[in-house]
Amino acid sequence: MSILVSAISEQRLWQRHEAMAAHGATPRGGVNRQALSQADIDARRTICSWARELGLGTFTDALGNFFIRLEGSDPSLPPVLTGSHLDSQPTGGRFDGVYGVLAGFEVLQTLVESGLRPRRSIEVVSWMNEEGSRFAPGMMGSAGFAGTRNLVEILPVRDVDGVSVAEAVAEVHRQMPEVALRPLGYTPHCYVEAHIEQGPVLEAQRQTIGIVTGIQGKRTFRVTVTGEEAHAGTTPHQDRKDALMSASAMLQALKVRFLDPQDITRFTVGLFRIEPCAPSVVPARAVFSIDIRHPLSERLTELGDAVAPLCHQYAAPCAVQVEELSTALSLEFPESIRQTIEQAAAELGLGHMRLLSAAGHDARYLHEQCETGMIFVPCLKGVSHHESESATSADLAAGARVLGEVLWARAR
Ligand code: HGY
Ligand code: MN
Ligand code: MN
Repeated sequence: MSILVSAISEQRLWQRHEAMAAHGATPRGGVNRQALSQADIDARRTICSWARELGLGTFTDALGNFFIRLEGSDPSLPPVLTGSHLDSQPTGGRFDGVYGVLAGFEVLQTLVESGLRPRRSIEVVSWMNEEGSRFAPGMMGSAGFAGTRNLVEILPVRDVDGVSVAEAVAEVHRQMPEVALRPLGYTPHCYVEAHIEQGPVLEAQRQTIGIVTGIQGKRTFRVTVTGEEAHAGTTPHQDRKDALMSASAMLQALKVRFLDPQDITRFTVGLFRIEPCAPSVVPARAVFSIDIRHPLSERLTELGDAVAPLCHQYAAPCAVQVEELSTALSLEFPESIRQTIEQAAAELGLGHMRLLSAAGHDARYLHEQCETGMIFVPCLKGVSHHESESATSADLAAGARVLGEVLWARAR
């Protein structure tokens, strides 16, 4: 057991969550901190000020990923990497993502204050656009870092106001010139991410630490239905090309197709826009998202492959374009890192269990590059992507202690 255990400060970690929650705070106690928004920049600035006080280095890259670095005694070695994301959903909570960044930062501060110098450098990262709500798809920063997606397909993506990722990243760099620009990507020695579970299992099982066995697969699509504006009063139905009606026929068919009596298939349409969105005009365009998840890869493949044919089948008399934005099959983290996490939890006397992550995480892309694992802590009633998301300071600190043990074990 290293001295990390006692030095990790529950109170300081909680206060830091309070400070972060001020950036993009919503009236109902949640956060709306969109990727690369001013709230995201302000959150980075706050962390930068904490990092400077500790003499830690800060870095960014062409995608606006943000790194804080504790130099090791042998800086030539690939660093140990930890972190998560600072961006949130529009009605997000105060823990999703930010906990992994702050837990990692708390470990760095503890190491600095205790004078412990790891052999390997340890870096804490905030991945750009994990959530995928401003720019689709999500996890752009980690996928770009891992080389799974490239800059040419990420930088031109625009948000609903027409601002591109490239322009938004340039603005972050402009506002934070003191953060050194580094080439995109490197191969870490390992990656460990702490996150709230975003599900009810740990709480129901009264366990403090989740040793994450893997992440279920997810495929996302954007469907664009194109019809024609027409007058609501004078246009007979037989002459209409109503994008909304065709889109709703597709949704109905998809709902039936993805119905799963065991409730394992997760099918969500979270975004739905129509144009021109005027009460007396037949809708000319409908754009909607599809997020489909399943723990079995072959099942996910079959479900995802059904999307385009079904949309085309119900498109008439409109046209339809189905774009697959991301496809990621189920993955299993290596037993080596699971055991290190399990051993740390056991040595700290913390109740722990293994569980699959039903939520997606940046760790998915690091898993393709290096030994990768995740540590979960409970959240109240498993609620997340909701402003009432909550966790206890004791559980957050417990997770940070386990994270500290694992990072130290890999870095020393
Ligand atoms: O959607 C997810 O699973 C993640 O929380 N962004
Ligand atoms: Mn998250
Ligand atoms: Mn999330």
